[in-house]
Amino acid sequence: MAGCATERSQTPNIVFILADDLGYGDLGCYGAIGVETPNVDALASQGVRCTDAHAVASTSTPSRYALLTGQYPWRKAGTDVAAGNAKMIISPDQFTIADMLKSRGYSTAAVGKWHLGLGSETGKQDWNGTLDEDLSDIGFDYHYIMAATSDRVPCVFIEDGKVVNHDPDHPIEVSYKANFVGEPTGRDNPELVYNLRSSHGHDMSIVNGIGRIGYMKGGGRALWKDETIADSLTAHAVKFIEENASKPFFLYFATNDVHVPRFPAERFRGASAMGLRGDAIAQFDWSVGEILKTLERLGLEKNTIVVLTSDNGPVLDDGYQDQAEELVGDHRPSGPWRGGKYSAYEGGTMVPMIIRWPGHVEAGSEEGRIISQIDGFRTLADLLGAEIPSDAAPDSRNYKDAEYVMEMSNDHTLSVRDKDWKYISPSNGPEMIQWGPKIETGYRPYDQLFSRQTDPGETVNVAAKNPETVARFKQIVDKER
Ligand code: NG6
Ligand code: CA
Repeated sequence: MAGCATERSQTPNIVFILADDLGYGDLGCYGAIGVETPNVDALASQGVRCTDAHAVASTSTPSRYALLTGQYPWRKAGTDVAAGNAKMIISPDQFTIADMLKSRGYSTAAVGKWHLGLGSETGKQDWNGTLDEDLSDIGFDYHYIMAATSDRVPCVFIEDGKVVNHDPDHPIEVSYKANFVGEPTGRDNPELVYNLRSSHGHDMSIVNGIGRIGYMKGGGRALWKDETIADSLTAHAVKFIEENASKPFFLYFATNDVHVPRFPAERFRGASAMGLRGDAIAQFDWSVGEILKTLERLGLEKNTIVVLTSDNGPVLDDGYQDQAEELVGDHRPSGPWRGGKYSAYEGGTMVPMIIRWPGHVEAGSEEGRIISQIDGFRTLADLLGAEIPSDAAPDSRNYKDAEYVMEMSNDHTLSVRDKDWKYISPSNGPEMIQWGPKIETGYRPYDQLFSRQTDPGETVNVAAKNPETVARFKQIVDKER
C-alpha cells in the first residue's frame, strides 16, 4: 500500500469485513447509483480504495477457503459451494490466518456467514448437542455464525459449536437428500411461502415463509428471522470488539448481505431506489457504520486495520423474486467489468477493497496495483513478524511480490490477470449460466486473451495475435494448477 509502514513490534487490531455477493460497482465510492453507502464511503475517505482487487473465486466457499488458508481452492477437494451439512472443509491440522494471528497474541473471532463446513463428518452433525469439530479447531477463539448461506438450511445461528436458543421441544434434523415425512416444502406448499417467493430453485424446506435449499425439521425458537440477521450478527461483532478492546484482536466479520434471500429489516425497506437488493446494500452499510462507531467509541480507530471487501462478484436474480433485475435502473453492480458472480470474466472476482489504517495508509488514496485476497495472509504475517510453518499458506505471497493473480470461475476455469492482460483458459461450458441468473460465463473452448489497457471490458479476443503471451499464461496456469 502507498505509505504502508512495516514496524514489526506492533500488533494493530484487525477487523476484516467480508460482504457477500457485493459487486465492484455496488458502493457509493465505487460509483453506485440508486443506493447510498455513507459509512463505507467515509471509510474509503479515511483509507485507501483499491481499484484492481480480486477474490480468488467467483463463488463463496472457494473464495473464503483461499482467504483463510492461503491455499488455492482447486488444490483441495470439496471446496465448491458447500451444503449446510458439509463437514469442516478446512481441517484442524491446517494453519489458518486465525492461527497465525493467535500465534502473535491476538484474540480471534468469526462472526457471520461461514460456509466452510462444520463437524467431522458430512451429514452427521449433532445440531442438538455440541459439534465435534468447529472453528475453535482452526484458530478462532469465538464464533457466532450461520453454517452456510441464508438460503441453505439449517436456518439457525451457531455460537461456539452449539445452536443458539436451542429449543429442546423442536429438535433439529437436516438432510440434503430427502425431505422429512410430513414436512411442507416450497414446491408442494407454495401457500406457505409468504415472505419471498423463489424464481428458481429454493423450493425445499420453508423457514420464515421463505423456501430454502435443503431439508430441515424442527428448530422452533432457534430459527432465525431473515429480517434480523444483520442486527444479530452486527450486535455480536460489536460485543466481541467491546470485550477485547484492551488486547489485540482479529474480527472476521462476514455479513449475510447482500446474498439471497434479500430480506432486510423493515427500517431499510425503501432505503434505495432498487428494491430489496439495494436495501440490503443500505443495511450492509449500516452494519459497517456500527462497527466503525464502536471502534471510535472505544478509542481503537487509530490502532485498528479495517479491511472491507467481498467474496465474489454480484448477481441480480439469484433465485428469489426480489425484483433485483427489474429495479436495477442505470446502476451497474459489476461496475465496468463484464460478467458477475460465477463468471470467468472480471465481474466474477473483481471486488471492492478498502483498507483503513490511520497513520500508515494515506487517507483518501487510491491503489491501482493488482491485489489478490489470497495474499492477505502472508502480507499480514510479514507485517506482524509472525512465523508461519513451512507448509502453511502455500499460495499466499506478500502483495508486493505478486506479479499476477489467479481467478477461478464456477466451473473451475482458471484465469490469470496481470497489469497488462487477462487470460482465460479454454472451457467447454455454456456461454451463459444455465440455471437462472442471467450472467455471461466467459467460457469458450479456446484460449482468450484481453488487453487490460485497451479493452478492460473483455470484448475483443486477441489471443491469436499474441501467441507468446498466451503461451506464458498457459505456463502459469499449468504451474498453479
Ligand atoms: C446457488 C444458489 C444460489 C446461491 C449460490 C451460492 C440455487 C438455484 N442457486 O446454487 O442462490 O446460494 O449457489 O452462493 O440453488 S455463494 O455466494 O454462497 O457462493
Ligand atoms: Ca458469495
